[in-house]
Amino acid sequence: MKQIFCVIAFSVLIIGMNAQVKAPAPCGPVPTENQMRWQEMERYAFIHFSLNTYTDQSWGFGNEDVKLFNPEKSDCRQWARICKGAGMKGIIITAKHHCGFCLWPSKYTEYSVKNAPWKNGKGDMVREMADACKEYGLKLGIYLSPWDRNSKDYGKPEYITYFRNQLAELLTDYGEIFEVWFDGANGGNGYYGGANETRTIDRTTYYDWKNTYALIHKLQPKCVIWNDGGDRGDLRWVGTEDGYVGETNWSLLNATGEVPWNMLHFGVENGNAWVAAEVNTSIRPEWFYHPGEDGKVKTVPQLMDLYYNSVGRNGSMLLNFPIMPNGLIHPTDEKNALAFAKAVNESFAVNLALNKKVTASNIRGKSGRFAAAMAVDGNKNTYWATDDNTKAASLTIDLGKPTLFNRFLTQEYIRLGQRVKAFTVEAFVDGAWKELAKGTTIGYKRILRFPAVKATHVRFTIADSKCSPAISNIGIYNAPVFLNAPVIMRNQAGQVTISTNDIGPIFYYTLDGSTPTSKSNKYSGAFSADGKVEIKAICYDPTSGKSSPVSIEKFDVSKKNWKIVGINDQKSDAIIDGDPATVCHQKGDGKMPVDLVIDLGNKYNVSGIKYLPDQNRWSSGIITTYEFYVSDDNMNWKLTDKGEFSNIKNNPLLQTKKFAPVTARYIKLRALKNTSGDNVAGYAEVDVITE
Ligand code: FUL
Repeated sequence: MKQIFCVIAFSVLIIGMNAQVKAPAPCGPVPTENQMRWQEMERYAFIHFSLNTYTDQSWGFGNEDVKLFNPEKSDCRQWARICKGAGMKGIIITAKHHCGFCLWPSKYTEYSVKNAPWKNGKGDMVREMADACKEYGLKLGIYLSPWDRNSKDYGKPEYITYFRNQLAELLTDYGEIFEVWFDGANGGNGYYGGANETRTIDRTTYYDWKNTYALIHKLQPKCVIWNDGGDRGDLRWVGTEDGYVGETNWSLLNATGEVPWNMLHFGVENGNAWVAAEVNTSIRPEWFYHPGEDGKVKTVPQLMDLYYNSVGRNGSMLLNFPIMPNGLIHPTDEKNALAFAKAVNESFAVNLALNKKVTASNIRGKSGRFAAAMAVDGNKNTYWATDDNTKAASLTIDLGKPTLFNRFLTQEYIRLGQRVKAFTVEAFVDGAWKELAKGTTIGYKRILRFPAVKATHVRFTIADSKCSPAISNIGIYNAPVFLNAPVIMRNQAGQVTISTNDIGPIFYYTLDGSTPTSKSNKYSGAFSADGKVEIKAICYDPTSGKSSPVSIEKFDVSKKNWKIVGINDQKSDAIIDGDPATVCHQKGDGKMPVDLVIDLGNKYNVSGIKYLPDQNRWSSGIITTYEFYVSDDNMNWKLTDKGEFSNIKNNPLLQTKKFAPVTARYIKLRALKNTSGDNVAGYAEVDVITE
């Protein structure tokens, strides 16, 4: 009897003690409920569809004919089905891109689906998207470009009323909206109701975002705001469209002031506002559909890298699907996106740490509510916490038996703010601790990759923290490993090399368009394949029998006899050496334009030009406006093409411009403007397309 009393009394004491143990105080800014809901979505999709789809452009000028818009098979249910299958939790549709064309029949403009042949002007793509999202259990988001190259009022105060009217239509008529997206590309030349001029605005003041935000909060209280163009919203751009955020990634920024690139990319440790990172990228190089990119769809290993570099680094993953002119997502995009979701599911199917025995160097209140076990209980609302003064601590997981794994996942209880600054992961192998990986920030989710190891115990050590740590989840996984498709390069002499960063695989390739297998040509070093040729290659791992996705490169005429004319600098070879990593910069005589002249050595029927800008983010010389000339004698030049390399600043991709064939022995690429407003033109590669 006495014994029973003692047990009860002791238990009451322990429960009492735990009840008294207060939760740690929040550490700096914390996410709002809207930001929490958004963060837990993890993956969602972008849909890019507009008149650009019909003109093969990245940015429309604003004068494209609405009659072009006629997607005869358009089916938002196909998009929703694919996105759902790809593990996406929502879809953000480009209701209006920079060209000003509206995918819904806005009352405020004629430049919309209501004047397009599609469904005899009775269609509403935003409505169909909203319905399809509802059917598939997805949330709907809206991309409304602040820059409108069609509107006659753009740049004037009247445009702000127009913009808000359109926003109100979209936020009133289509049900709940989870995110609005305001792109940062703002002002420049455009059609502007026929004015055909350049209009510049001050993006910090022109849009009066404060009042626009108030409108959004009123109409859609649960909506998060992404804004790259002015006042800070709920989410931030990560400074690149390549699909990765910094390994160190604080979900904090300062509420006012300049946001330079490094802050976008890494966040600000002591920032005074919660502005989490959204990693946006496209499943193809460009945002809109271009048939020339059908062979460039991101593969499963590339999409997995993207996942680890976004969701795995405390960001969200916003993956774009371009719609084809017929109104559908391309089958390759569908296939790769679905296979990607399968790979994510397989990778994280079995949490080897779930409910395993754990010990920790420090536990807030010694045990109970904040015990180490809370980090492996599979419940996102419980967490392991330490005493207030403990900013470094470790937790050891007993896996019970030697277990093979290659991934470590951890999550902070971010409702109390983002706290951890540095941590390591070790495994107990052959009687000793071995470091597997280290990280800096954690935040909502952090996943570390390392070569597979077999161990009985795993030790997670937080080396430094802003405040005492609060860890809500730890996962240990053995994920399937995928081989990356190899890189195929050809130098000026026509020598082809095939390479990869993966260790161990061998390569097979074909030159006849057929799909390579382990029975095709085996690569044993650089080989010659000059002139027009299509090369396909795979990596193959003889141990596992696994192969990578296929890489495809199409090369045009031989460059053996090409010469850069007029640049007396050895580095000029970089322009035609086939290596994207080497660059040549040319300075104009005090100002633009800057001309690059290439002697092709022979006459060709030239029907296009390719320009790859310097791939270094910090460089100058990224050309935005160009003219292209041809000549037979390097004296008499004919203007063949001119235009802009749209979106090249945020997305410095290979630019391809096509035109009616012309004969040329000499070509001249004239740079009229660059992204940094100086007189430098930089070239990683310049190439031609011939008939
Ligand atoms: C960019 C835009 O300029 C692109 O066209 C695209 O819409 C992308 C998502 O944002 O900055």
